[in-house]
Amino acid sequence: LRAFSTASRNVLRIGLIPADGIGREVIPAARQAIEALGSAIPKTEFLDLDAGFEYFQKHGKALPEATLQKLKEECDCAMFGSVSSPSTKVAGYSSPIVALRKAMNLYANIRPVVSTSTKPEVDLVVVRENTECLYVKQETLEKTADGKQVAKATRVITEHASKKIAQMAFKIAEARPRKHLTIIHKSNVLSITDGLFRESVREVAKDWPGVTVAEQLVDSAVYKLFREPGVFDVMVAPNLYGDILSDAAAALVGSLGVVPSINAGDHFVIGEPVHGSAPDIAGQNKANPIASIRSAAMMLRHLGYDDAALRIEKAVDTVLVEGRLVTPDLGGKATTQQVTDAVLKLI
Ligand code: GGG
Repeated sequence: LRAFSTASRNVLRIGLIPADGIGREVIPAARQAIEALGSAIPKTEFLDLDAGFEYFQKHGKALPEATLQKLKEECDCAMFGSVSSPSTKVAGYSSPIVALRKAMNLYANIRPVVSTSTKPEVDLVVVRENTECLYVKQETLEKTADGKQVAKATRVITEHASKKIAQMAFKIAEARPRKHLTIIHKSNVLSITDGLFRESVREVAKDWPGVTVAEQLVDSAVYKLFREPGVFDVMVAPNLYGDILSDAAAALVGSLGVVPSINAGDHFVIGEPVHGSAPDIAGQNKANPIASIRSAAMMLRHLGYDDAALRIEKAVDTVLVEGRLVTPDLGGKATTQQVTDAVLKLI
């Protein structure tokens, strides 16, 4: 999985972009978990960076140039919290996380969904293409001759990006015990776009004879996910399907609040909880910090700090299995800080 390594560095510079809502509570939790590792990783320096819809409302930009520049020139890696993009068009606004993934060429969004304290047993990884599909955000609103509105969106699937994500997915699959990969598509309807995605992954599969390959239409994949989640090991999907599938899978492991991810490219990695900004609970010390803490562990593993990552992951798993201190999304009453403290004690 490791595409590059900073394991020989004396200092690890980590950009922190909490962005909106509960991102401001869970990113500090991730920072505390990293700090608790002490000498297991190099000395850390944290850079607080701006982005988000709230930042846009104050300053007119959702992803300031300074944030991008500092990420590129001063950081080894970063953590992103969550963003609250409005669901209607706001002039001048565009999602900062979508822009960030593109600007840093973080072409893979890797989302492991694993049950620790819940049934059924789930242990899968959604490998989501992270730069194209409908997320190219080319939408138009036109009018027909009789004045009716027509909304159009362009969906872009390239052989290049599909093969890049396939390589990443096979690399992940080969490192897992079951070595199994499912290509998610809808080629029976979208035979050109999803057809190209499927064909590109099939071609890459020839280089990975040790990995067994299955194919599944996205709708039946969701059905199967709920009926027989154990069937899946690694799922590789175009951007939008991957986003939806990973949220669906999160429902099987108790909460979106425990599902981490990394946005990975060949030269940079950003840890990011899969959950959104949850404005309904923001600022109340109720958010589950585990997805964010696990994302920090994933980020560190991607950089080569396997032992440090394992320490965080074991601590989180213990807290979840004990089940004494969990946040309301998992049916408990513990606060963000109480859960964080319980994890920190075990790191
Ligand atoms: N951490 C993931 C996250 O913020 N999810 C919400 C999301 O996907 N937002 C897209 C956006 O608001 O731009």
